[in-house]
Amino acid sequence: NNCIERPQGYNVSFHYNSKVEQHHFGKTHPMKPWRLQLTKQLVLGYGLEYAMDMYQTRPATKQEIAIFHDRGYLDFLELVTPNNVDEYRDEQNKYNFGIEFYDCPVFDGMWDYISLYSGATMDAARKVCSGQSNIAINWSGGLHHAKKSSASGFCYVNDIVLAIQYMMQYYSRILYIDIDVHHGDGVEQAFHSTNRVMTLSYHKYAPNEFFPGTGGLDETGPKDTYNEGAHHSLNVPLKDGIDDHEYKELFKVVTGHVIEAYKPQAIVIQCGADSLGGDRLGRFNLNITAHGYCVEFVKATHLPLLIIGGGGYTPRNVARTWTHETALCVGAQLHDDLPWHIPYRRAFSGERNGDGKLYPDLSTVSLKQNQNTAEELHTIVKNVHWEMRYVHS
Ligand code: V1P
Ligand code: CA
Ligand code: ZN
Repeated sequence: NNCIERPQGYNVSFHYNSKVEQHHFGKTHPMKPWRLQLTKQLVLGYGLEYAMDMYQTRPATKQEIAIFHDRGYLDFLELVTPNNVDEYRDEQNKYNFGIEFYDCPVFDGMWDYISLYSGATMDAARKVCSGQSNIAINWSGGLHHAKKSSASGFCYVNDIVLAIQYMMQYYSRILYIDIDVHHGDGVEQAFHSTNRVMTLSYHKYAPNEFFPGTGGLDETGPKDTYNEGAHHSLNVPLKDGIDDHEYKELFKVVTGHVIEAYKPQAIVIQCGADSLGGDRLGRFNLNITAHGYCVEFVKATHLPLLIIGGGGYTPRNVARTWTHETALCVGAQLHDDLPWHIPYRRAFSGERNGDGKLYPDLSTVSLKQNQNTAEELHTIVKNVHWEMRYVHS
């Protein structure tokens, strides 16, 4: 039996609409919305729904999405289909779209998908702001590359920006943390010129080699020191193969410094699971518990917390990680043996798929050498510390 503590007056909420998992980007596309079904099955299999407020969310309206995105871009997103896409040749180029084998394909039900994940993130944000939830979770969101008027890297609408913009009505300083293996460029760009949002992304960094190529250590906001956004973008650029110990230490020290200096009133964390070992697109060697450490760390600040998903391309491990992190939020410890009665148990069974365990060893499956030197990691810590001299709460 799981031991679930549910202290009075401490609420965790789970925001989801299962229609989102029915969508397909295309046969060969790595982004697989059905990983959300796998996640939900595990969460229910462990009985975590009894420890949270479960909300079935409504799709976001075009009006709501237009608080950040360009109207013309949204008209295109709403109207384009695989059947009429030829009529939108100019728009396709303008908005960074394609049909097959593209990062951002036009697929059937695309607008439905977009409004569902955005609606769930906004619902979660509203519950945090109203104080009804201390922690609100939406694993279907976290699409951090989308720009005001273009799609990028599997992301069409930036639900994170929408949520943070809503939260800015309630909090004067918000810290955004991004542990997806990719740079959170869309969120960084949207809040480039404000000191009311601090963005902090941890990612693999290799310009011209690894997507999206931005997020170097010197990318800290506008260089014009009179611009309020100066020093309010932070990046932790990493190389292949970082391990649990180094990542946890780095996360603790860097995030700790930032929270101490900036004193945010709320935190939003994007938990892209492509930073795990063995991810189809990722390059790190992290285990589920090291990824989860980041959630534990921000939870321990006791600040209002919005948790969203993101990337993650080995579906069974995405589901494991987000289930573990849901459990951390409610204070439950989960048994390493997966529950027997879950549908899709086969996805988690057999030696290749983690042997029916919740915490298989992922640190060795990718065979990536750790290319990060102690010196480089030290330079990152020193730089962030240095930047914090300019930051006041
Ligand atoms: O590398 C690229 C672009 C496409 N080339 C012209 C350069 N794209 C990446 C996009 C990764 C997006 C990650 C999204 C997220 O941060 C948030 C949800 O996780 C890419 C890759 C890759 N290996 O990096 N696209 C694809 N693979 C791809 C493969 C098959 C079909 C379609 C896209
Ligand atoms: Ca990141
Ligand atoms: Zn990613």
